[in-house]
Amino acid sequence: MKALITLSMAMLVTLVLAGCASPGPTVAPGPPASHQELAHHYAPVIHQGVASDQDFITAVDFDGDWVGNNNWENQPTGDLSAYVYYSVVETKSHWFLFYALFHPRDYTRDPCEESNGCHENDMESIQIIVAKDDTPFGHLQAVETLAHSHIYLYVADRSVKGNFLKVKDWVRLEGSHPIVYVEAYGHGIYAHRKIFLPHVVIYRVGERAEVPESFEDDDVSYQLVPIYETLWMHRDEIGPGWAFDQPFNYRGRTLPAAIDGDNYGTDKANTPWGYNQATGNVLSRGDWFLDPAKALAYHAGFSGDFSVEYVYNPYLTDR
Ligand SMILES: [Ca+2]
Ligand SMILES: [Ca+2]
Ligand SMILES: [Ca+2]
Ligand SMILES: [Ca+2]
Repeated sequence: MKALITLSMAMLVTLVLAGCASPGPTVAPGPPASHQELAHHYAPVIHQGVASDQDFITAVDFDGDWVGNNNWENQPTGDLSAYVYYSVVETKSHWFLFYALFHPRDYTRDPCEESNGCHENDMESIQIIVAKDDTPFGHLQAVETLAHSHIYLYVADRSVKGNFLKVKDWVRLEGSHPIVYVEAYGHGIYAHRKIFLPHVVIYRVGERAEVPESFEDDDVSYQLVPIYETLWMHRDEIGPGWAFDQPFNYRGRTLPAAIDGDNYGTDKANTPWGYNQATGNVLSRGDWFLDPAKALAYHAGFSGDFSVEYVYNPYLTDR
């Protein structure tokens, strides 16, 4: 018994140590990596809670069209291969890597007819903040995750403090990849360790878009898809029967805040540029994705160089 307890303590210490971000091996200086390489390098390892295949991550056009309000109906027959949407925006000092996870249904353990908690389409997201330095991939500073009405802030570097958001925890890493935990049913995302019941599927970035082989498949490859070439290109398709809905004004432009949906509620799933969480009295709907430097300067405190001058951000300039 005593040996067992000692062993458990040793395992606990190992787990705790593994959970802390630590400075990796020294990286040789070199020119900056491409945006695609950066997105791949930091692409999250996704621990997905699973109660049914409605918790598998997939593409918004998993049913072969860009119609939003048939996605609930098409969930049982659509292609549930794993895709994750990403974008990279760059200031003089930082890269902002945004990842969005899509599920055709947000549902509940109880039947939707009784729970009043279901809706068609679901998009929850992650923002990863990387400081540029003289190495190709810079260094990870913080991770933010969206879960329903909240954005959570996790740090990988002691120079980052809380501001409008409090620091929730340290970032956990698998190699260069932050680990995130996505709950079953509602699909809120967290970066602190969560135990999920009844099952967990683990997704990692790869060259192929795979469908989990079981509800406990711990090695599923997902493919990255650029937001700019997919979701963003459909942003003017607004209204019932189209891709998106809920138009709003963002600095003089009309953008859709939601994916069009009609089951158990109307247009309940936000677009990456449609979130209105953690805006306080400084930010507005959309800033988290469209003006991430402004959003992060408000959410967190960065000691050291933090520029809000963009080198690359087509989302702010596209008409
Ligand atoms: Ca569809
Ligand atoms: Ca529908
Ligand atoms: Ca959700
Ligand atoms: Ca609608």
